[in-house]
Amino acid sequence: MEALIIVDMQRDFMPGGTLPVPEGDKIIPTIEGLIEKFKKKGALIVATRDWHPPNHISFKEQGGPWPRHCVQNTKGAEIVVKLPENAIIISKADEPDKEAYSGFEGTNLAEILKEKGVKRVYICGVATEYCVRATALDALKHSFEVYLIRDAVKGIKPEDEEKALRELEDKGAKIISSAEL
Ligand code: VGL
Ligand code: ZN
Repeated sequence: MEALIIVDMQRDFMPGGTLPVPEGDKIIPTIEGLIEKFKKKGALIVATRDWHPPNHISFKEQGGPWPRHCVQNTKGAEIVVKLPENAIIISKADEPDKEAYSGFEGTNLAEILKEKGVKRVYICGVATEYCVRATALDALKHSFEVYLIRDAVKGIKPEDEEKALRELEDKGAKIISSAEL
């Protein structure tokens, strides 16, 4: 069984949002194309979302590094790719004092994937060097085969993004293009 994991494709991470990933919106059509392909294959479609309370520790006003973003039940937290009805949505970093870049951290994602017999995960979304990186590293730790779809991720800073991709490759992730799928 395979799963497509779509990381944090939320309004606040898109241009015009409060923590924009440059050109984050450019990968929306690519990801929607992948969703169609994976749906046809009968694969599991998972979407993670940053789901912060208004007083989350990662926010500048609480002494954290980031502007306020992806606050629970606000427009900025909405997922911007069209998901199938049966997609599994994983909310993370939903407690005031806990940060979670990885979709596996503080969630039941690993259990869900194992229970469904998933062996291989394909990862896309934003931001490459933060939540995509952390999610892919945790997927490797949980012994999933990890494929990162290069043209379906976007980073905040190109040099940090490249570094993250090299690190993931070193640790065993395969970097592929959506055209290979
Ligand atoms: C993210 C910074 C803060 C991400 C989430 O989704 O990559 N980055 N929260
Ligand atoms: Zn966040």
